Amino acid sequence: EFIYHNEDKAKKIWELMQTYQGVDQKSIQRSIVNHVEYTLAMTRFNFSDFGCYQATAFSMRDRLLESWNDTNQYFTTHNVKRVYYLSLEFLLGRLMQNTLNNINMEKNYREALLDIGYDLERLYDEEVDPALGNGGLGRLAACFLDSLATLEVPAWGYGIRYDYGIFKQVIRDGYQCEVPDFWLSGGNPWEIERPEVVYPIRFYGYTEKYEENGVERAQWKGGEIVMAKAYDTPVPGYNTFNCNNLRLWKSLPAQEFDFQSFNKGDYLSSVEMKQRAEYITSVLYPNDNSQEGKELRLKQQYFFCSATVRDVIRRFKKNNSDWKDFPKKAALQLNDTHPAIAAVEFLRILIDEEKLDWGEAWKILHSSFSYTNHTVLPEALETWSVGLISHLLPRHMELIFLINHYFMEDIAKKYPGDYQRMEEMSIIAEGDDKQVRMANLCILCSHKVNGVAELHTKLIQETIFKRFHEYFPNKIENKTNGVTPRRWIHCANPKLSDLITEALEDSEWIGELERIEYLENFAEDEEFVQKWIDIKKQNKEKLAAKVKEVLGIKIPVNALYDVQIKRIHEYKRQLMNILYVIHRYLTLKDMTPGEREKVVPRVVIIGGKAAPGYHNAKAIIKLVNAVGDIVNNDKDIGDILKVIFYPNYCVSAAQTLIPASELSQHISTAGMEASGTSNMKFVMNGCLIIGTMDGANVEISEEVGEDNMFIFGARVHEVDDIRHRLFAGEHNPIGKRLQRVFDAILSGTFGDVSIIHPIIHSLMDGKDYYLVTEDFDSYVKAQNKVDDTYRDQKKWNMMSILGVSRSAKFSSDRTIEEYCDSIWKVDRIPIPTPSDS
Ligand code: T68
Repeated sequence: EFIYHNEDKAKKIWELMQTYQGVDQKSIQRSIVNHVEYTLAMTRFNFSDFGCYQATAFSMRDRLLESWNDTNQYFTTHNVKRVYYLSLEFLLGRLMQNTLNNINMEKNYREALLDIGYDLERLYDEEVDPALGNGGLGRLAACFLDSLATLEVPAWGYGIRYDYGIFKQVIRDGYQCEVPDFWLSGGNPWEIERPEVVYPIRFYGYTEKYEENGVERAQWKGGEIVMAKAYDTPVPGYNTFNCNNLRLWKSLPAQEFDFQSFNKGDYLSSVEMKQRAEYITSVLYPNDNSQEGKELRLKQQYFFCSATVRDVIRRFKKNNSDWKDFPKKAALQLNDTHPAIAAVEFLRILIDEEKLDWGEAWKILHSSFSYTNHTVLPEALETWSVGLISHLLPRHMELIFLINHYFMEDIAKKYPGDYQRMEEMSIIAEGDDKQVRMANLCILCSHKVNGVAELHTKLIQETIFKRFHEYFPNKIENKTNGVTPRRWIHCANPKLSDLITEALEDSEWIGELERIEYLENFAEDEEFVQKWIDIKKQNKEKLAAKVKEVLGIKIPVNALYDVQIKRIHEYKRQLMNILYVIHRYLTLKDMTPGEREKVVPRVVIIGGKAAPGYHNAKAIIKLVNAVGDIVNNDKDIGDILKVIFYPNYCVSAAQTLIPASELSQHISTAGMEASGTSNMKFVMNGCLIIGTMDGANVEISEEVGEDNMFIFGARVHEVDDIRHRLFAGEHNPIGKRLQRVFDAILSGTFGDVSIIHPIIHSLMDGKDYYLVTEDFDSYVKAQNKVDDTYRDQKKWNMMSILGVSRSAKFSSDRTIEEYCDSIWKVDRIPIPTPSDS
């Protein structure tokens, strides 16, 4: 039954329900054409594909707004507990195809558009790829939004509406160049601007102490004020009427005009000051897995956290009056430490504004916040200097000192005299330039902390957070990452999706991936396997056409497609991949044409962005391009080996690359990749993995079976010793094969790649932090096994099908269910659909 406040109103609303947008062909066409005329002000007799894309998106947004409003209304009236996912990054990818599939209208729209002369698939390509994230962490947030909505969990994402997303990567002369991504230039039909949802955000200033009823209180005053304005994007779930929200904040100047400066004749500098406000949300920091300690970054963090916390509190207060109920109504999840300052802002509001006492406020904070750790890399663990925080957020710095003070008292009580332990656990790292350790702050403020894969969680419990794990033995737990099968199977690989649906005899698996297990029965069914092969081939053809279009290089379809796509980072070891490619090339050159013909042909594709300031990562990109230039134009080699650097890797590129891949590389040094999530996407698309026992690879191997993967390399417990040996100069001599590869690079076989020479020299000196030389031999062996297995296509395809049928664990639906049960304590709440009443 459709519930409204009173019967009378309900009746009227029911009548008005007739105004819900129709989903028949005529209604869809009418709404598209109306948007062409009235929203875009274009003539309805002639509009471009882009115009049609925009109008179609607007017509979809109208439909989304109905369920979005009904959902919010229902959750508000029922005063339900909500999850708030705080993230500085949401790497959404394109929205049109995913939305149409989730609301089950793709067919209707396709037919309606075709009837007026437009091809839906072409419209998909008109959409910009909104890329407000760097990599895995931002994409995980996007997958979580999809699962939260699908599972009918009342949840909002909160983030920043950057004007510039991650830069576009252009390759010039083999080097990466960064081009700004002003993604909003064509407008954004998916969002709703909320001019009425604005909050003033303070920076700098000072704290004033005063006494009230015998209690000493503090207030933050002065400084500068910037406004935060909300922009909402509806997040529909798959096969449900529920529609959640993603709220992103944009910064604006506080008042329209500073008359004082104007009167003093300082008009221009007053405008300049205003522009500084807008600057806060202008650009996403392009580093993944490393911190850039800039003041502007801290400003972004606080700006977004303050607006979010205020918004959450306002929503709570609408329906509740007792602060003790807050944890029953809100769960705030911190996506890494980037939004850590939200916890301190919450505490500040409870104590300074709501006048709660410390004990109460702390309890409420601690029961509603939780934190996810995504890395153990020291360069990525955030710290901020005490000086900077004191300057920008003076009251917050005082509160952090207080939190730390009480905590250190507890530690001293439990471990009297153990100063070493106190130093390790302190939020403040002492020294000439005192630092605030954001992870320590997050752990203290949270009731739960989680790692993102079994191995990673074990590592944080035993290494970086060891002391905290001893002190809070039930706090740190695992939540293995997942990815949404809607985008990563159903949308990215529609033919595979249809085949699975045909085999399972219905499409329920898209919303309940456990059902895919049944596919195992078809692993040796000839007719099914043939269809499986055909689909992979078609996906490869599509990718080959794309490579031809983008790079002008023709790649053969009968070759093994071997893909490594992820941010370029030394720990991910793209260098080891390309060194192996060079070895393969040199080996081919040694062969007679007759021998060469017997080699399994390969297309090696590497793609990914390097952080603009990461010199070594950029050197690796240059090397890949240089190798490609030589190999791809070598007449002896022809189609037996192709090396492609795929430029500007992004979510939409992944949706073409992953379904076409047969082998994918997840070859990080053991212990360094927290989880990885593309590994899961590749498995779901029938691609085999060559990889190390790192991150989620370990759990993938448990699910699909180690003999259905190509596992190699040092294990995590061996890494420290090996590294120690290498750096002590006790390294094994570089093997002959690898030496020959180094010689080729250094002697100019691939042209001027002097940018990589220092890295090669340090590898030869044993300065091999990432164990590239150490793991090389076992990597070559694994690669040989890949070739042997590929020759046996029957076996290969069976492994491929088994992988897909055993991939259910890696659905983000499973991940989200675990967060709901053990961290957030929230329920699924399906809202009634209009047809229920
Ligand atoms: C990734 N982290 C992990 N960080 O590297 C990956 N860092 O193993 C894991 O699967 C994924 O998170 C999801 O858990 C990142 O992507 C960043 O992008 C990042 C951004 C800013 C600062 C630091």
